[in-house]
Amino acid sequence: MKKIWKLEEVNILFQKPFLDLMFEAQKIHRKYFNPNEIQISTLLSIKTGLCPEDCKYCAQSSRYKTNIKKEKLLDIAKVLKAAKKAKASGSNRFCMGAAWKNPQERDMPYLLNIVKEIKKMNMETCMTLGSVNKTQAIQLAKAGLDFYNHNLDTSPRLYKKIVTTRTYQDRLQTLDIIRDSGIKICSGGILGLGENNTDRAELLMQLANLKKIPESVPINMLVKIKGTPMEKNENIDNIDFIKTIAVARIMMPTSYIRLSAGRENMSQNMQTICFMAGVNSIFYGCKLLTTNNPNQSDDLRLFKKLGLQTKKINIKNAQIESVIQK
Ligand code: SAM
Ligand code: DTB
Ligand code: SF4
Repeated sequence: MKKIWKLEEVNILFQKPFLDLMFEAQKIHRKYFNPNEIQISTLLSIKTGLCPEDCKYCAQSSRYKTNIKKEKLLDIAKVLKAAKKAKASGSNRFCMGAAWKNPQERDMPYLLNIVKEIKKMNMETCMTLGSVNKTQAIQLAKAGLDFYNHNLDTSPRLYKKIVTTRTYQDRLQTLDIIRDSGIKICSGGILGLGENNTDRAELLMQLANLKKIPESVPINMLVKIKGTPMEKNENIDNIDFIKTIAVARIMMPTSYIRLSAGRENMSQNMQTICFMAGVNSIFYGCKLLTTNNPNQSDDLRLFKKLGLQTKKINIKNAQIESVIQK
């Protein structure tokens, strides 16, 4: 029977002494994964800016005057070229993001075509397109989409203050539709939105209590974007950030936990402690959607120093090759 987490239990984890929490997270990490292996994905924005949603952290919302280059839907040739480049650089999952509330019917042939073409390259595919309806999810699943990214971002309480153009329930409903279509779920959140540990506990509880735990859980550190209402947010304390990762690892033992946005502003030592707390996935490549990510060569040097190997995928069915059980 799947465990249902109660808030008191999660709060107890957050209140543990740091080193005890880290030890517990590491034991669990080693039980389900090879701790010296890291999964890497590359991101591309396929439609940038002019988003009708009002997420207060985002560079791409049309509500805020930010310094981004807006782009219509990218040509399919450009998308495939970027996927090829990502594959050549060692990445085996290509994640594509569009600044939409939801895809329109007219966009579907383009999206399905991209998925099919990237699958032919023997890469895993992930898309984040806003909310999707059942028909769209089934179409994407049939085209071979492996993952759909749709974040819950924070606790239900705080969410209302961060986004007003959709509800938490809308997000949960899309996750349900994705799950039923057979596409794997990538869902996580952002730290640094002004949340407290109870908000963090509630976010993790929402994720871990989904009918099936997300296969991939991105934890973003807020990238403060000039022009957004969050540009002057207070930094989240590093120890609080690491603790949240450790609690996520304990609550979602078989999920890939991705250290997502924000690595540009983290030292390599900080990133290493995040790996120790249970991170086993990152975005690889010098750009996220609109903001910078560390250079590939810096990441490769860090992997070498730490003896981290990048994860390979099984080419035949593009499934994750193995979750090495110990
Ligand atoms: N528009 C789609 C949506 O919101 O579902 C997909 C793209 S959206 C940019 C993907 C995720 O990136 C967001 O849910 C949020 O968690 C994260 N994100 C966006 N802007 C960020 C920022 N400035 N700092 C950290 N994470 C951010
Ligand atoms: C996720 O959780 N983080 C990625 C991905 N999913 C789509 C996006 C991070 C965006 C960071 C801000 C930017 O580059 O615009
Ligand atoms: Fe639009 Fe996604 Fe940015 Fe929100 S996070 S404004 S939905 S692109």
